[in-house]
Amino acid sequence: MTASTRKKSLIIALIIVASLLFNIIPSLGAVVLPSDYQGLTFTDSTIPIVFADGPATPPLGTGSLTATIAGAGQRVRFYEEYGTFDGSFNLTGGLDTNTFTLSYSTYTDPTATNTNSWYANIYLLLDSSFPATHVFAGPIPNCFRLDFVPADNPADGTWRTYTLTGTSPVYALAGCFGSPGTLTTWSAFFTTPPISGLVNNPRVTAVALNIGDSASTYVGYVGAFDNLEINGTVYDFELTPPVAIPEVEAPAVASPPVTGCIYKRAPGFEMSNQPDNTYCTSLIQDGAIVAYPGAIPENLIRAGVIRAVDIFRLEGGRSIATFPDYAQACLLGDGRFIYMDATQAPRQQVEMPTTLTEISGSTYTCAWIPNPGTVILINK
Ligand SMILES: [Ca+2]
Repeated sequence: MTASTRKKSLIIALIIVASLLFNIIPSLGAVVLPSDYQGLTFTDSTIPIVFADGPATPPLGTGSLTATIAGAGQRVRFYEEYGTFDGSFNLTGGLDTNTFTLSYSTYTDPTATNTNSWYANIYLLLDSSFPATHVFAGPIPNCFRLDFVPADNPADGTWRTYTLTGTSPVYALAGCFGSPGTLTTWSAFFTTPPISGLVNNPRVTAVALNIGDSASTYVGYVGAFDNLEINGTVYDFELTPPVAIPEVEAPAVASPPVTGCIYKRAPGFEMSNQPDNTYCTSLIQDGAIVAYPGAIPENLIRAGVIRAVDIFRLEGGRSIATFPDYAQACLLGDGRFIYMDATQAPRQQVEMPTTLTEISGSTYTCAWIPNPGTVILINK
């Protein structure tokens, strides 16, 4: 095998390892970002859609979707549709109401004067085959909207999760119109359906989530939304993308013995294949900040930093932001390895493919990095 084919093989092997790592990292489902709503459609929202880091510690990731309802008629609303209709309004797909699940988490800010929680409109067809004998004109007798309106979330700055169950009160709106509808429960609606002759494989066709409405009943609400689950699909609302596996060229060298990092030796940190003029300094050690508070992004701090080290290179007093070849950086502990490349401004957070290595009887998490920068080990 020539050096060139060996290098190519290593590159392919790393890509495979990276893709495997990417796939085996437990998936939390869809990450909803300001730039990617993951198929959710924001509609009828009369105030800006605002994603934020926090507030407090959201149930998933570090961010959430927020809302401040300052006046009557203000709302944030988004939905997902299920199934498709053919030309005769026969439904294909939709979600089985027998196995349908819905839950989400909300947060009400201590400054809020309104503690209403986010509510869901669940649209369904009682008869998914929709025979021609049924009139399809608004209001549509076959269409029902069941409004799931959870208990208020107290304004105490606490995230709470609300789950639709069989005994959850729902407001049934015949024809999918009108308000407030007939109060029943999710189970009772199907065991004693309002139009018994029309029930045939009832299916959910859409779910819409809301805070605020066309009236003034939500004025004073200040809070946030996260951790939406619909039928097993989890939506994590985030301001910024979570760290991702990078597309990097593989190291073309075998791992030499770990030699550490000269100058200020950082405890719990080892390095190899770096040029001579490489230096490092601890930023966070065993979870405690030891230098340059603020050097580590807030979202990583919240995720729980085990240790963080700044790696830099000096030549004749000049800072050099690149390495001639990949260097291996190893951090004491078992966690997710985040790398912030010094050649980028601002430095982006990238989760690296890692290997676990035993050094002096302790487990280190190692990754190959192309340039100096900041390496951070966070909790899994
Ligand atoms: Ca989140």
